Amino acid sequence: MANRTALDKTQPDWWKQAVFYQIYPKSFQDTDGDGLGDLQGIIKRLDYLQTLGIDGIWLSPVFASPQADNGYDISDYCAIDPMFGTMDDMEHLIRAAKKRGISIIMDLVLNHSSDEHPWFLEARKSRENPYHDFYVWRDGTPDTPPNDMQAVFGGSAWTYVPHLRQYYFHQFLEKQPDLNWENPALRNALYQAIRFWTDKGIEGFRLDVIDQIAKEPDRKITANGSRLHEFLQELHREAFPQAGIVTVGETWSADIDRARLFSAPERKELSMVFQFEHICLDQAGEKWDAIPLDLPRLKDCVRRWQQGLHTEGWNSLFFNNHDLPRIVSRWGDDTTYRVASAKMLATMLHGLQGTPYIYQGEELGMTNIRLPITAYVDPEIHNLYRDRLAKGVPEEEIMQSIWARGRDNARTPMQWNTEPFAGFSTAEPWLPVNPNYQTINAQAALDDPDSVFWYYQKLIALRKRYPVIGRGDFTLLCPQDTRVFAYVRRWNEQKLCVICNFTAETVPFAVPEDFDGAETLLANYKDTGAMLRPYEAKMLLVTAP
Ligand code: TEU
Repeated sequence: MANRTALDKTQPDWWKQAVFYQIYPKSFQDTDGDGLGDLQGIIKRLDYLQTLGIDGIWLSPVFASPQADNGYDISDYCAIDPMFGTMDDMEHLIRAAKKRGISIIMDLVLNHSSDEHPWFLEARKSRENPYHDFYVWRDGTPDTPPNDMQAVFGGSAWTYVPHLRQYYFHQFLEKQPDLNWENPALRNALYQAIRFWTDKGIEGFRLDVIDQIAKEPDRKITANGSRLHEFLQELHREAFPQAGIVTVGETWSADIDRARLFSAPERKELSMVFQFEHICLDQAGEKWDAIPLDLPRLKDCVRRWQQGLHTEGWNSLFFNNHDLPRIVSRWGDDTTYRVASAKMLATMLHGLQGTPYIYQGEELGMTNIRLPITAYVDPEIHNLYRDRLAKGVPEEEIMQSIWARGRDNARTPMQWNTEPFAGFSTAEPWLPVNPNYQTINAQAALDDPDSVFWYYQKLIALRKRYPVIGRGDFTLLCPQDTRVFAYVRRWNEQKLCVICNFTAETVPFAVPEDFDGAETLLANYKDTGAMLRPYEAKMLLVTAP
């Protein structure tokens, strides 16, 4: 099979056929020996990404930042953080990637900035300062915040500034004050920053918590405020006038109806949503409280989204990102059946309609890690630990939650080879390397034709080769089966059947008769049997005129 079919990026909706790869730069590749990844490191690994066959990189934030939340706290939208390199490095990366057919998608945080952004430094000087209104302020006294809203990472969403006798609003950390989208001058300043990057050849943006920009704290509304769609349409008009810029909106609040509003092409808001319904099914309320995955619920969720957006909107396909634990540890088996289950999960996801996102290391079947509390860096983990300890939750129980769900599971350094620190750096990395790097690493994967890496490479190539994957409709098979996830996709004369055993058991499954004699496009076991073996997955194709 051809290694790579370049996409025609002159098509305005090229991203519908594309596969993206998310890089968390701090953990990808260090080249200057400070234990932190950098832009030169990404340039060094472009050949690896080209071999995998991806079309674009979602680059987590590399803007100037005090790094209170690993760059999701921006202090200058038009500068590169020195920790990652220089503007020259960034321009070099854009060019070098483009040469390989890879677009760079930057990760823009437009809901809030850092409290060290010059706008905020000005804003907090006085109520009369022209930048004051760039943020969300309410009057108050030191011990009575405007209301009881809580920040996502714990604690009040309001922080008092004594000399102003006002509180500012922050949905995330105190160091991440919310921007006031009601102010047209603020909106224009953001559009200018975006144009700065599109002028440099940036081909798209992942928009952090974009459904939360139209907040209305007086009504305790964060997501889906009344002016949200108006703001998104203006953003589209003012910041992305050129065709072909892709926008991926992180939308925790999106149900299918809202996702249509965000992504229906004629509404000119976002190219696609990045929504989390499927990945929240194994939790009871808070993400820290895990419950077993109920497969029929997952299947029903996927069916509703596949059918609900078909021809009406566009979805992202993902199991992982920098905020989520590793999928092979979550819904697969990260010991005995690590390779088989990583491939099975990839098959289930990459057979669907939407734009797939591969998070760094997912293509190697990288796993979760278990660290002592002191070794974690993520402020969300430390806040949880403190809060739950204070509530009397036993420490062992808190650690179980962190090991299963903490964000640092995704952020351990990329495992490149068996050298010290997994080839990520020559120095002690900012977060420990997973000790399993001796067996799980990119070099080992490249050397093994049966690795998870080459399986992903084939899945990417199949999407390019068979339009049924990108365009077909969706029919769920055996909705009540608690072990097998199987579905059929149809497009013109192509018919695809995807069959995945989500368990470590051998289970029966009757392949639909119309797939008798079908071609096996891909499978994670070499031979075929009457039963489905542990985590067995296959993709079958029939072409009938
Ligand atoms: O995440 C949005 C968000 O709400 C997350 O904080 C999510 O609830 C949490 O990770 C679940 O554990 C985005 C970014 O992806 C995240 O890395 C940032 O910390 C956050 O926004 C603030 O910018």
